[in-house]
Amino acid sequence: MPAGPEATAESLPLGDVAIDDAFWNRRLETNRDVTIAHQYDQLAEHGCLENFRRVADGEAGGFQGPMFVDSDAYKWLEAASYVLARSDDPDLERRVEDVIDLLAAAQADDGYLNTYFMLEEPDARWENLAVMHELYCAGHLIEAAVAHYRATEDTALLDVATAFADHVDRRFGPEGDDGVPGHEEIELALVELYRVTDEERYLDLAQHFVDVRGQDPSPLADELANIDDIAGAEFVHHGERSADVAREHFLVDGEYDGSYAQDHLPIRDQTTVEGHSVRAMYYYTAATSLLQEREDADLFDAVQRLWRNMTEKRSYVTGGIGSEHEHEGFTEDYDLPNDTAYAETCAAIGSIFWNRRLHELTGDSTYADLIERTLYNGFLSGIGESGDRFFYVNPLESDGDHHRKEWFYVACCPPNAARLLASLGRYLYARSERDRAIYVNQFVGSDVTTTLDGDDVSFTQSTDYPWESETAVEITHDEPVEFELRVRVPAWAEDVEGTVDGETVASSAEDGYVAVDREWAAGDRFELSFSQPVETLSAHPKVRENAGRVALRRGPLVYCLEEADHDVPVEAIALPDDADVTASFDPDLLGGVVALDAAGLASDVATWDGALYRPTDDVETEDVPVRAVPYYAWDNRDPGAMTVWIESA
Ligand code: FUB
Ligand code: ZN
Repeated sequence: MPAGPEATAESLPLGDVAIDDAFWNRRLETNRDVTIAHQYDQLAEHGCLENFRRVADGEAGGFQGPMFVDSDAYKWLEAASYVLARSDDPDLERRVEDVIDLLAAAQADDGYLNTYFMLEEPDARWENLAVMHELYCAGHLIEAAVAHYRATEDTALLDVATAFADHVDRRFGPEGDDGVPGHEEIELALVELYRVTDEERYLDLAQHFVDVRGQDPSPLADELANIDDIAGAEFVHHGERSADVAREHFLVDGEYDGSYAQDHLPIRDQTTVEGHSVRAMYYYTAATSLLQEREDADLFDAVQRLWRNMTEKRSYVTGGIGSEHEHEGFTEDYDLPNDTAYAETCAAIGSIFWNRRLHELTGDSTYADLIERTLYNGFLSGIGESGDRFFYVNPLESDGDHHRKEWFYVACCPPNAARLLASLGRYLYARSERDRAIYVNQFVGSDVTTTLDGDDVSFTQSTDYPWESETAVEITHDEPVEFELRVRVPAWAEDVEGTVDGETVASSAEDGYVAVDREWAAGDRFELSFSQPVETLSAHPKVRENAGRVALRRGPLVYCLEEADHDVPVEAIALPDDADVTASFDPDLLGGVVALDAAGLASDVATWDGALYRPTDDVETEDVPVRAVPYYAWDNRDPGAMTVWIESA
C-alpha cells in the first residue's frame, strides 16, 4: 500500500513553476489584476474588513455578513499570497500586510480570532460548532498563513495562525473538550501547518479531528438537541434563524442525521459520499493528506472507496459534484439533474484539492485526469471572462436565467476560485525522490526550476493545449541528471506517441504515463502527441435526465450549446448519430476557442400550433446548423439558454 511518507510524491512548490501558456496566461493575469482587486473591494464594501477593524478597536456589536465571513478575507489573503510567491507587486504586498496587521490587532490575547463571536457573543465561543463555523474560519486562517509564509518567509500571519491553532489545541486537543467541526476545513489546514512548522501536535490535532467525526453519540447531535439555546441560535442567516437552518440541514424526520456533515459514520466505515459536497471534499482532502504522513490501511481503503463512489455514480460530466440545492450536496447514485444541478464552484475546487493529494499519495494518473476534467470544466465555468463575475452554482442546462454575479452574501466561491487560479502551478508537476521521477501531470506551458534529491532539474514545457494535443518538454539544466520523466497521457487520448529528440520511445501509455528513464541533459527534448477527436458521450442508463441524449467532448473540454449561436431553441436541437462534427479554432469567439460545428435537426416549433402533444410521426423537423462551445465559456455573451446534454436523433 503506497501510504506513508516513504511512498509519497510531492507536487512541485509554487515558486518552482513559472506558467507561460497561451490558454492560461490571460486567465492568470485577469485573476491577478482584476479578480484579486475586485474581491478586496467587495470585502471592504460588504463589511468583512470592517468586522476586523471593529474588533481591533475594541468595539462591540455591528457584525456584518454570514457567520463565516472571516474566511472570505482569509481566502483572499491566500490568493494574494500565491500571487506574491510568483511576482513582485509592492501595492498588493502592502495591502496584504495591512490586512495581516488588522488581523493581528484583532486577535485576542489567548489566540482566539473570530469576528462574529468577538463582536456579538464574546462569552459563547465554541458552543455551536455545528453551525457557527469557528473551526472552519480558523482553518482558512491557517491555510492563508501557510501560503503567506511559503511565499514571503515572513512570519507575521503565521504567528497569528499558530497562536490560534495553539488555542484550538488547548481547547480540543488530547486533554480538551469533545468537539466536531460542523464544516470540515481545519483538518486539512493543520496538516499544512505541521508541514511548515514541523510541530507534530498539529498533525495529531488534524488526526484527532478526522477521527472524531462519525462517533456515536456525536457531539454535533448534542448541539442540535440544544440548538435553540446555544450560541448563534438567533443569528439571522440568509434571512432565517440559524437554529432553523441547522435543523433543516442536520435533521431528517426530526432526528439528528450526521450525513450532511459526514458525521453519520466513522470515515473508515463510510462507503458513499454523502451530504454537503464542499464539506466532504475538504474532509477527504484532509484524510488523504494524513495518509501522506502516516500509514493507515483502513483509511486508505476508505478514501479510495469514497472516490470510486463519487466518480462512478455521483459526478457530472464536467467534474462538478453535488446535485442538490437544499443541502448543497450529494443525493443518491445516478441522481444528476442538469437544470437543477448545484455543482458548487467550491465543490469542484475541493475535488481538485483532494485529487492532488491522491495523486501525491499514489502517483496514479487517474487523479490527474480528474483534476484536468474538473479544472477545464466544472471549475473554470465558475469565473467569467472579465474576472469580476462568478458562478456559485454550475448547472448543465439553463433556460437563460442563470448568470454570474459580482459577489454573493455567502461569497465562498469567488475567493476560492481566486486562490486555486493563483496556485495553479501547484497542480502541474510532481516529483518522487523514491522513484527519482518527475511527473508532468498537466499540459500547461511553463518554465520549471526545481531539485530532485539534491540535483538541479529544470525544463520548459511548451504546448497549445487544450486546443492542440501536443506538448514538448525541453531540458534546460546545466549538469546532466538521471531521472524518469513521466508524462501523463489522458485516459481518452488516442494515437499516443512519445519521442526523445525525434526518436520514438513509446507508442502507448503504461499506467497512464509515458515514462522515459535516462540521463537528461540540456537541449534534450521530449515530445508527446496524441489525438483528441470529438467524442459523443452517453450517460449511464440510470441517469434518467440524460436518456437519449449525448454530450460533446474534445480533449479535456466538455461542450455546450448556447442560445447565442442558434436561431432555434437549444432544447429543440437534436444531433444525428452519424453527425460529422468538425472542430475549428475561432480567434474571435469567446477570447479564442475551438468551436464544434455540425448539421443538426430541430423540431420545428412553429408547426406545433398550440398543441402540447402530437403523434410522433407528425412532428416536423428542420435542418439547422449546430455550434457547440466549451462549457467553461458559457454565459459570457447575451443571456440565453444553454445545454450540455443534447437530444440524440
Ligand atoms: O459554509 C461555508 C460555505 O458556504 C460552504 O462551503 C459553502 O457550500 C457555502 O454554504
Ligand atoms: Zn462556494
